[in-house]
Amino acid sequence: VEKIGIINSWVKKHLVLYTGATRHSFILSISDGTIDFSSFKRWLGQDYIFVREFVPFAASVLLKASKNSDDSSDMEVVLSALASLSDEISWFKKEAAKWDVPLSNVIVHKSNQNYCRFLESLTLPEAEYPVVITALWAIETVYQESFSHCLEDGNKTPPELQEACKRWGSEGFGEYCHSLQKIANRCLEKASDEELKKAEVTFLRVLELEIEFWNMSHGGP
Ligand code: HMH
Repeated sequence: VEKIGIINSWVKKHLVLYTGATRHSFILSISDGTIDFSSFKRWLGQDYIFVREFVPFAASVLLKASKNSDDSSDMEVVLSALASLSDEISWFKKEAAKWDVPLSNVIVHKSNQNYCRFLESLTLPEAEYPVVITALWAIETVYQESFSHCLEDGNKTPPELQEACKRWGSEGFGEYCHSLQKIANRCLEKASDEELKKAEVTFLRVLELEIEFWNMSHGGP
């Protein structure tokens, strides 16, 4: 476990669920060009709500990173993520205007509500740093692995969706996810057995919630 890292060992152990989240039919339909734009629009409106709720979660991780971590670069990685969310919210507004998706009075879908409630539970002081940094890594990495697939050579991603795919599929976002993975691995190596168990369960919960989020966007089961 030491050599490949705890995070990679969990990805291997739970590869079916991990692949379910990172190669969902919603993502496959973007990459093969068969996506129904109404699905993309539904995703856009719901993800805007999600990202707004993600801000206080990221802020709570920043607070824990600044208190608990013995490596000051942790705090800087989380800070840069938090800072880029401001730009991300602007992007959602611009993109929503382009697609005629209203962002006020959006009806928050049940799957999104569940995910946001889960994020909120992770902002509590009793949610330990190794657990929340694992959650942050998983949340970001599902999007990175999903959208980078849409940008691979030979895929037929519609040009209108390239920009969205580049937000999370870019190399820069990939490097950020890798930094989070290194931080998570270091924290998990020092964590108690109880924290390790909680972090693994949290990782699995993120994968389930991501799958439900894609299902909701796709408008199917
Ligand atoms: C549902 N998961 C969801 N939305 C996002 N924007 C991300 C992950 C990445 O930040």
